[in-house]
Order: sequence, then structure tokens, then C-alpha cells
Amino acid sequence: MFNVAVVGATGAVGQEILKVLEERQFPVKQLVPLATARSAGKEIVFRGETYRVEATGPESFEGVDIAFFAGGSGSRDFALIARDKGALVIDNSSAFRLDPEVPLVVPEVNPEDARKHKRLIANPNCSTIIMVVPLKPIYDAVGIRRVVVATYQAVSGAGAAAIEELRLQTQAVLEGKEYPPRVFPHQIAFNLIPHIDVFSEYGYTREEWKMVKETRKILHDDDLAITATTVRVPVFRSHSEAVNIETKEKISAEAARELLRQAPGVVVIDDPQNLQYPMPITATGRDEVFVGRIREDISVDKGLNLWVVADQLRKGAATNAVQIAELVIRSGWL
Ligand code: 11C
Repeated sequence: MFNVAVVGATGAVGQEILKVLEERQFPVKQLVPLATARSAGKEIVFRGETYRVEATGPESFEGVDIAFFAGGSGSRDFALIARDKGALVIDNSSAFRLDPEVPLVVPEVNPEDARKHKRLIANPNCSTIIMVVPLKPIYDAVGIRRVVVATYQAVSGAGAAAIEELRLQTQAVLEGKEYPPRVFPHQIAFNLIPHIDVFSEYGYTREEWKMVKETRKILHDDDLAITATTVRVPVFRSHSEAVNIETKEKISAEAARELLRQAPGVVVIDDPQNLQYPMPITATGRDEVFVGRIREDISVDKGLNLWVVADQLRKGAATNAVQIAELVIRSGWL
């Protein structure tokens, strides 16, 4: 049994981590729910017991075995303190993801990387996790030369205020009222926004760069050509991605479908005759990555199209983090 801290316990990902720990009967001896000073004093319920959330401080990690960080890059210094006090830190922020000393792990894809941890493991960006889970079996079977991805990302990826903005703005628009954007740069209700996170090099956003750099790190392939366009859509939960792959060797759609059916963490829903394909409402509340619309790209010799959907708060964040902890414990790497 382990003493477990959850930093950012009142936020969307922190709440989901608590739920996943409970559902998976993670061996929690003592829970330490932490948050910023602003959220301290709030109450959370875990396994039927009510806990008061404490403000995160340098002393919060005494005796903690495993610390899940869900509070964003702002808690970077506390993550280092927790690590130095002896906890295994699993960090959901982008602060350490590209640090060569820090493994970036998706348990279905690169579990062995976790073995090299120095008490700090990074959880990838949600859009990256959702894509690499189905890429991996194809990568192993036939190699991948290039990936072109467009995302359709739910507002909950931008936090609780963004969920509220879509809800209230949708009501306002239907009533013919004004609801100026606050979280998003433009109206999100009845619209979509081809812009997630800040603009960076070559006109790509930071979200797009995360998909490029994190995917290369997870697959250990700096030569993988990858380009992304990330888009916010008026969906509350679960991200979708249109993924086009150019493989090194030819693979038929049927062979890819079969590979994906066997792949850990993947559910194939691909029956267009019966109008069966994954959608955000299919994936919400689930831990698997759903794949459909599997077909050959008719414009190139060795190409495949996939439509990929997953609950980004679960497999894209909380579930993946808890699975990393389970992997480390199970493998004796703690
Ligand atoms: C979004 N992917 O949907 C972002 C949120 O680096 O973990 C997660 C940001 C991150 O807005």
C-alpha cells in the first residue's frame, strides 16, 4: 500500500485521477489531496470518505510514495521537491516531457522507458497519447514514414471554465444574446477554432509541436515525419483525430484493422455499412482508444487513414498516469 498525493485534486484531471484510482482499486494507504492556495479548503470525496484539500507546500510530500501532478506547469518546482523527498512523481504537465532524463510514457507503447526513471515520469499531452496508441502496432508491423494529423479537440481540454463557456455561450446564442469569449480567442459555440495553445515556430501552435516532438520521443524515432493541425470544436468531452499515415511497407486496410483489433488499449469500431464508427459520445467515460474509418489512402502507394477518438481526461490524462504507476509497481521499478 502506498501514500499517494494528488496535486491539483480539485481540477478536471485531478478529479479524474481520484476517480480512476478508486475504480482500479489502486493500493492507496493514505491520500493527500493538494491544490493551489485558492482551492485549499475545498472538500473532495475518495472511497466514500471526505478529505479537505490542503495548499501545496514544500512540506506536503513528507512520507509520500507516489505523487500525481495534475496542476499544470505552475507546479514544476513542487514536482522536483516531491521527487527529492523520495516520491515517484508522475507529472501531467508539459514541464519535463522533452527532458532527456525524464521518460515520457504510454504503457501500451513504450513501457520499458519507465524502467529508467529517476523518480520522475512525464505523462504525454492528451492528443499525443490518443494518437500513439493506435500508431504503435502499425509502426511495429510495417514502419511509419510520415503522419499527417488533424485534431478535433473537446473544450474540456482547456479546463472547467472552458466547459462553462461552451454551455453558457450556446444558451446565449440560441436566445439571440451576446456572450463574449473569455477562455477561447473566439466564439466556440456553433463554431470551431483552428488554434490551441500559443503560436510558435513555423506558424505551428504549441499543441501542434507537442504532437510532433512527443510522438518522436515516445516512438524513439527522430526521423518520423509528422505534421499536425489542432482544432478546438464545440464538443464537451473526448478528442477526435483524423490520422493519415504513410507506411514503409504496404499494409491493407483489413490487415491494419486486424492489427488494431489485437492491440492493447484499442477498440475497433469500423462497420460503415451499419453506420458504425467512433464518436466523442462513444469514448466518453471509457479508458480505451477507439479507431474506425480504417481505409487505404488512395492518393499514395502505402497510405492509411484512421479516425481515432478517446476520452482525453481519462486515457489522455488520468488513466494513463495511473497506468504508469501500476506499471512501475507491477514491474518492481519503484
Ligand atoms: C487541450 N491538449 O486539449 C490540451 C490540454 O500539455 O497537457 C493538455 C495540455 C497538456 O487543450
